[in-house]
Amino acid sequence: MTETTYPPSADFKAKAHIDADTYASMYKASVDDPDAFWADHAKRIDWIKPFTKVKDVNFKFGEVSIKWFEDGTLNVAANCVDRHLATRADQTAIIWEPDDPKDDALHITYRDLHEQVGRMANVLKSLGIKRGDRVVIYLPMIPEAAYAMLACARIGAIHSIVFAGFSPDALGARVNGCDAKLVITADTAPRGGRKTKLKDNVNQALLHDTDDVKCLVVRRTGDQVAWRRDLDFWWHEEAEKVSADCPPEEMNAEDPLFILYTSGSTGQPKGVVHSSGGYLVFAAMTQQYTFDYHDGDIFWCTADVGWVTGHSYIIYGPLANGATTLMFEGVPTYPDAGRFWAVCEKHRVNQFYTAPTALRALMGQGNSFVEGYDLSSLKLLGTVGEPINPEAWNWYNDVVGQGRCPIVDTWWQTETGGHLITPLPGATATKPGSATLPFFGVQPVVLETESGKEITETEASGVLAIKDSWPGQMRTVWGDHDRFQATYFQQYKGYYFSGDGCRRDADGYYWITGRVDDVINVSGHRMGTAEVESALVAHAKVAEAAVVGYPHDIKGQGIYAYVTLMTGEDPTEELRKELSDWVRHEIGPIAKPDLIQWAPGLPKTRSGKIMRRILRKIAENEFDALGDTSTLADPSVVDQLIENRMNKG
Ligand code: 6R9
Repeated sequence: MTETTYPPSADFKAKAHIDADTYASMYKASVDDPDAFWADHAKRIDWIKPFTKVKDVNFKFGEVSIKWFEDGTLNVAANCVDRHLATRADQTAIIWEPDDPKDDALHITYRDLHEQVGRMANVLKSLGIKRGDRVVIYLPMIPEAAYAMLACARIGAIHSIVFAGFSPDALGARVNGCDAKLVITADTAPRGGRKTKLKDNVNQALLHDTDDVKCLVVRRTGDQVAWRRDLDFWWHEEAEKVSADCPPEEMNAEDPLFILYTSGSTGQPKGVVHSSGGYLVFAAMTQQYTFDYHDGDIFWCTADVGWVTGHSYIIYGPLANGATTLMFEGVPTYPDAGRFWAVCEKHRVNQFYTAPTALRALMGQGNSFVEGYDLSSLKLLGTVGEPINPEAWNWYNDVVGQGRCPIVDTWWQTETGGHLITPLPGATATKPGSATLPFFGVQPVVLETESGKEITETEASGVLAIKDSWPGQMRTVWGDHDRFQATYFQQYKGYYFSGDGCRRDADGYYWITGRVDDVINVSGHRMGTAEVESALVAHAKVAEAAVVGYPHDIKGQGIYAYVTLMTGEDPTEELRKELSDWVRHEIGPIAKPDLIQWAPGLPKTRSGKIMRRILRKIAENEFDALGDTSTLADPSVVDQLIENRMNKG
């Protein structure tokens, strides 16, 4: 089989920050002497007090501890805003493109941003928020989301963004999970021409044990909202009462910058904690090198700030670099499937970064939605969130990039803070479907799945782990360091375990094959099977549930739920719909099962463990590949499930 590779063009290479030789020598330096390498590259941000110690890391299970630049001090907001005032006060920091293309876009300069962040910071203070306090941000993609994040950073408060698509219950759990004192939200949020009642959701979320939590409300639409007297405040009213001048707090490099909840294989989502210094260095450096960002470029990452991609590549990375970053309130298919390309044309976007699921959905709508637009400003394309199938890669390359733009397929995670395996566009020949090679300082290894032995041959296949720390690595799980160690450092001793499987080819390129744990990747968003199961069994008519992923044309993976009903309950179509809506209500639309199959019994081992391997195969219609079923307590349940599957039961 011949493999197509796409080397950087001579033209791109000539202008790029990093070419192949520079990559090789810098990569070598970064792993030979990480202290010297990172001491040098950490200079890209402004330190109030310079660090004297670079790295202090222990990956040993039981003693895991990760520190970078630990005695240095800085302020992240000052790095993302203030320090650019001298040279680029009038440059646009954020281009905001609204949901409705008929509404005006905004161009927010660094000077504007400085003023708004200062005001928001003073409003937070006036509401009693102090250094170290947690603030939950539950906002749509509006500029106030950026102000809120940077205002927290300015006063040393820790933000925890909850994606605006999450339900009141999911929001409440996250507010509780970090004892937040304040929620920042909006009245209602337009998206794709529809509106979400965010403030109503907050009211529901805060009804119970969090009923003293304050709420700062941005007026986005002017829709009527229910007010909680003495606890709710309008942003536009509070902003008028304070000055725009708020001196940045001097923070330690290791002080948490934010918490971001993400799904794992067991239990409820965990609060991933990121640092101030190391995170910012890594987000900024990857933004510049992976996307080959140059001064004056217009950078667009289509993610939502509710996900880590939005944190690192809409806000912190680009703004630390003094970039112009585009923030889009809408969806790719509104008013039609040409919206992304209309926005690229309108704002002359230079680097465009999106998810494979969006590309697959748009590809299905036909090329006519792309072809009418002038995409000549595009220099580079990127993807993130899940493995990209070669068809989508080729479409992106040929139709969107018109064969001119390198594609960077960036592998990373909420936990990693920034890109770990990715092409550098002026250096790396790409292969459709491969995330290619490690970023500076990152040492990936492939381990044998069972034994955990490191495979030293170049060609390898197994689980993906990382040998040593990088500055953007998460530091702990909020309030639960044991869970942090157990999740990432217990199974494969001495390594950070990613939860992904992978293959390394003869050229040393990495091909991520997907999660090896019980995490499903739905449209690039992580969903724990345990979360969906616990939502299902919380329904009065459900006795037991097991959830697995299965291949889905657009979403990558869909959610397949096997449900055992309480005795006497009828497995009707209405109940199927009721259960789907129930999960949607409990967690949010992204968790809604795509398929629910009635399961009179679930395949279990004699010790009572559900054999998901078998359920996955049945969901994939691979009845011949079930493997050994002899260890099941009752092998006949499998035949019954297959029969139901074939009858679409
Ligand atoms: C940034 C982000 C992380 C999981 C990760 C992996 C999958 C992300 C990928 C990719 C193949 C890529 N993933 N990027 N798989 N190729 N380029 O997505 O973070 O939401 O935490 O998801 O996403 O399975 O483990 P997060």
